[in-house]
Amino acid sequence: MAQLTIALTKGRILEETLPLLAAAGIEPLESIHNSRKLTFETSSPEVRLLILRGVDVPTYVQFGAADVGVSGKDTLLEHGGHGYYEPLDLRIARCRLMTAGLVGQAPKAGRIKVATKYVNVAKRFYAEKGQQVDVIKLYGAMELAPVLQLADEIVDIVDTGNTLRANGLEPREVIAEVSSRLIVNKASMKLKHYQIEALMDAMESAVNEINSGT
Ligand code: PRT
Ligand code: MG
Repeated sequence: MAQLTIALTKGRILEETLPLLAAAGIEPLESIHNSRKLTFETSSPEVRLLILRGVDVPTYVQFGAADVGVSGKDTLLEHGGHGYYEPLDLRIARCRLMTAGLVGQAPKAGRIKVATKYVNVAKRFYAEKGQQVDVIKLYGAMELAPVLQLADEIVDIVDTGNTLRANGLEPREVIAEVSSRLIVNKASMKLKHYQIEALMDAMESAVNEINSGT
């Protein structure tokens, strides 16, 4: 059988993806958590795992360096979705992409400054609302930007809302509901159809099993 390369990211996506891969008979031969290695052989001799930065997963899959990947919908929306299919919602690592601002501050009219690492998502969202914005790219600690008047609003991931509240911010508008998706390189889907179909079927059954009570 052909080699199948699956791109994952450390952190919460990895934790929740490993059981879904195990259901497809794919288990890493050594622990990923404390390792500095970036590639891992698995119990399935033709399948190997790559551990990448989250934002790089769609890029590896787009260009076929990985056949398959697991990525948050937030990352996919920001990336633009070219070069891969998105056949399966894994229903893990769920959260929302939202706008947020200082507690009690009325949303500003006119041109506003928005700080985010989701530059493309933010530009699209405010353009559709007809709101003029200057988007400021940040790589972390978005919550500080409104407090220090670097920006009027932020666009960021919200789960419980605790991070916003702890920093004097409140959620405003939902941009997208987020969960992690299986993505597949378009050429791989044709060339390795049998293997990828089997992987998708096993993972889909595991997802349904896990969510059957909800
Ligand atoms: O560091 P690297 O680039 O490799 O990836 P990463 O650090 O982004 O990975 P990881 O594992 O932290 O998260 C990856 C993906 O998980 C995101 O792209 C989302 O699709 C999804 N996800 C789900 C989350 C959260 N929930 C989440 N709560 N990603 C981040 N958060 C952070 C958020 O940034 C914010 O600071 O948690 C905070 C908000 O949580 P609450 O509960 O305080 O609202
Ligand atoms: Mg992180």
